[in-house]
Amino acid sequence: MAVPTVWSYGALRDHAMYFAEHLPIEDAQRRVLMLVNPGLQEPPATVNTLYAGIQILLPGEQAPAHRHTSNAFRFVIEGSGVYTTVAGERVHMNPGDLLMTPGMQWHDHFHPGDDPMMWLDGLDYPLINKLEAGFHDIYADEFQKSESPDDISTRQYIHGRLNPTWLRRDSPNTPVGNYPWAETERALAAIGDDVDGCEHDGVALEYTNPLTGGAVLPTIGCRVHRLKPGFAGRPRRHTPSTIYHVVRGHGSTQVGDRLLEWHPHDVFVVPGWASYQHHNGAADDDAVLFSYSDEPVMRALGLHREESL
Ligand code: GTQ
Repeated sequence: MAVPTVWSYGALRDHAMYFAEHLPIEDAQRRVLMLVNPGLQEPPATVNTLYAGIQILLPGEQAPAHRHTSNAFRFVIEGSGVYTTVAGERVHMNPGDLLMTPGMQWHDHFHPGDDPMMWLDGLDYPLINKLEAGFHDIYADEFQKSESPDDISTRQYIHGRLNPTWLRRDSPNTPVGNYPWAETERALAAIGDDVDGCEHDGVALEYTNPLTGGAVLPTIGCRVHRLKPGFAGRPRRHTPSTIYHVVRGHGSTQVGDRLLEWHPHDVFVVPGWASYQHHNGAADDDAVLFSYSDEPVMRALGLHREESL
């Protein structure tokens, strides 16, 4: 069973840098630290349906193309310059950006920049493997060629209320390749202090599929939360399992009987039906959290349930 856990970015970063030095990317293909929940070691998972990993790519390195039925996203932690090619489109990555790699889309990564780049990988493979629906293909060439204008899916769909009329899509996945951090910040700033937001989750915004208004992936919903200075959330529990990443700020989350203290770029988990209560530890600064959960699965199966405590 998943247990409340926090992974400190300081320790993860040191490990990632060590592996980057000692393990050539050609041998690894992907260099990822899996955040294995102490209660879910075999098979390894971060919460029962979802996985989190910290991936590192050094300047000049390339991670070759493959695809799999698992849905994935990346949330950029530090560095810039990398582009990931998803289904023939180059999508550029900058800190705070949320990039989509829906199931069965070919993807490879290339780092033409100057500094090591690190990001959080989120995948639903613990769920997909449990469903015995895990398939994986290696691309015929090492890398994909660019087949469309760079970042075009983001440029066409990020506005959300002005969608291309000439593209017909019948897919459960968002057509947006990248939800850039600049847009996320703009959305939070536009609201400002004029609303209180959710008494449990703060000013929490859901990243949505602009064509449906629904979650970005059929199995994963993503959110950004602004916890105002001094925010003390009201406790609650819900059936979705949630993984949090600290974008900025310091604070703590009481999860069941464990107090998880968090700092910038840490990752922590709230297992399904565990009570949780967020605190922003700073009286004069925001805390911003990114989160992802299996809420779309719970809702699709009629299993979504929540309780204020
Ligand atoms: O970057 O393509 O953490 O395919 C796990 C599976 C990263 C990736 C992961 C993957 C990738």
